[in-house]
Amino acid sequence: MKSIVVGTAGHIDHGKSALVHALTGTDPDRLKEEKARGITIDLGFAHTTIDGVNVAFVDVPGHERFVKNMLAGVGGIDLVVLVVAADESVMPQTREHFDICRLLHVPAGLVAMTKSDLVDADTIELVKLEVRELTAGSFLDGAPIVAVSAKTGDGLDVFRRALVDVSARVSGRPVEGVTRLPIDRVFSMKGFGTVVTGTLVSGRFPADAELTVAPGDRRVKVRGVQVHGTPRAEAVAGQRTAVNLGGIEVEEIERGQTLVTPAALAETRLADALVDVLPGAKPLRHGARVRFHQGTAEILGRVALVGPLTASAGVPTIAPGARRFVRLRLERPAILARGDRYILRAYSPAVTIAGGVILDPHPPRGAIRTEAALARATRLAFDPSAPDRLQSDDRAAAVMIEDAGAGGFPLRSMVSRIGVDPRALDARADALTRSGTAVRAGSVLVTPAVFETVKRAIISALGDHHRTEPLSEGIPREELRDRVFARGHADVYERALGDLAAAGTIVSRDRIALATHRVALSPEDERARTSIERAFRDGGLKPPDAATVAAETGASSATVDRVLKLLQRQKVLVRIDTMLFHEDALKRLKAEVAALKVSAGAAARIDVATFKERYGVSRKFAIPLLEYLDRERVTRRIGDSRVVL
Ligand SMILES: Nc1nc2c(ncn2[C@@H]2O[C@H](COP(=O)(O)OP(=O)(O)OP(=O)(O)O)[C@@H](O)[C@H]2O)c(=O)[nH]1
Ligand SMILES: [Mg+2]
Repeated sequence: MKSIVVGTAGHIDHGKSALVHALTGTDPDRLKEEKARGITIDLGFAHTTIDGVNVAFVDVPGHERFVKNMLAGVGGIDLVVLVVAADESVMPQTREHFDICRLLHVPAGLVAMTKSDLVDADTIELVKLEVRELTAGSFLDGAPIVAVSAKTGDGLDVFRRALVDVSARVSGRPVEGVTRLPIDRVFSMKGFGTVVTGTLVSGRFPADAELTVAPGDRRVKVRGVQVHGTPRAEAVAGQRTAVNLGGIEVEEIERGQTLVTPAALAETRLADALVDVLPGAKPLRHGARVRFHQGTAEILGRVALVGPLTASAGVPTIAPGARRFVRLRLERPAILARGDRYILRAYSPAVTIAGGVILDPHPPRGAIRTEAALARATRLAFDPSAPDRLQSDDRAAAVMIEDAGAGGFPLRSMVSRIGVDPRALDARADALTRSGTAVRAGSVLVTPAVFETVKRAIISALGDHHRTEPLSEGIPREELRDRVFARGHADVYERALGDLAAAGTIVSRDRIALATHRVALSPEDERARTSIERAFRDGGLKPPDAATVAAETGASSATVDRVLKLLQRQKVLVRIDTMLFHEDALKRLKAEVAALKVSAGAAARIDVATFKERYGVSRKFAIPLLEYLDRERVTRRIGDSRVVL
């Protein structure tokens, strides 16, 4: 069964609640004070079925002091019933509520001309004209205007049919994507505990889901879900939903928070946005303190204009009726995603002045009063001529990937910053890669230009290194990273190394080197190398020390040092304690000791004294060599002696 959420809108006392009551049989005014005063103060809810369509009403207050409550209700509606009383026609909150619906891009609606029993036919026609004038050029242009009376019941059937007609043109909300349920009511129910209600604006969740109450990141367990008063196994986007929550008290939740998929949307106090200032509003000053309304939340914040300062003196402003890019700085965190619509009201007096759409809920901090910032914002904007969001979103992704530079744009942040379904992240990253917008490296995206720069930096650092240290086989992996890419993302570095190795440009083992690199020795080094190696080979198990080698070969101590390091890297010499041994001598030693086993069998043993005697070495060499044999698992020490293994 199709379900739609319908909001009322209109001036105080124009008969919104009476109409909802007449259509559903439920009085949406539930508070004692509302009954006593005969006005709606907070949101009211009622539902019914009309021609097989599940209709959930969100009834809003018309009083100008309660517009903030009205705003908490209209965020999730699929269509609006603009209520205009035939005896009063268009009034201030008719206009304000209508402006809000337009700014929020409520997709569809119709007009109920209530209290038709109080006026004659001429008046009805006159009011229709005034309504047409108000709605001309808007989403309600040409929408049905139905005269009704909640008192006599006249026109209600026509109205029901019109409502079903309009609802057929409403496309549902995205059931894929992050679960978002802006909370509009919190209460405790006997035998159940904490219950929150709201319109599920995107995603779906089962009756035993784990969700987060955000901002605040409080994990909660769903214990049960009701849609229209009936328990369900699952809640789906577009439904008025009541959720029984475990592990949280009523006092810990408030209207304005959102039930969301855990870890999907990070809190934010900064957002780049497009704003439309209402034609009837005062100019919106740069730096003005405003009331930011999104979902069911109201948060104080300030508006800053994006773009270079104009020559004119005084504080820059946005003229009534104008559209500009702004950065919103919020005083408390919000849960926002790209594409979210919002409303701005003046701090005082609290009147609706503007509204718009979030372009980037996590912009990088930095100067915004520049040409570059304006160009950036322009690229983030939605293209109204594009058939869907995809093109605009891809262009925005390109901007954000550029912003991120070598640090990389985490795939995960595409959920809030682009509005991508968490399950579609890989596919979207692939698409951005195929179109040449990005290179994917592990968990992040970078621009192809950044990626090329990283590869070039690696090649150039290796080239420099090979030139200045021709005897070195290359640079250790982490050292190279520190040198060329300290502030970049490790995944980008690894992908660059991987690509360069696959292309045969570099070889990466313990150390990274250009594939063309050969350890090059000068003739002098070559001579030193030959004689030094010979000195160690001849020394066998009684090798010389560095000073002796220097003296014997006549090479400078710097050369000896360089060559000794090289020989160790090449594993020609092996360091044991402070001494260096020729690899051949050690190999032979291991073979000879192991051979004792063959001649002496299980009784094969060796101790320090026999070792010294057998190899003609002093204790200074014997002890480290025997310990070396233990480490190499040729022997095992037992007391003062060693068994050959
Ligand atoms: N004669 C007549 N009176 C009506 C009709 N609809 C509503 N009323 C009366 O108008 C008054 C206001 O109606 P409500 O439905 O409370 O108006 P509302 O728009 O919900 O008011 P707020 O929620 O406070 O903005 C009540 O006294 C209703 O009985 C109607 O069709 N005919
Ligand atoms: Mg009411």
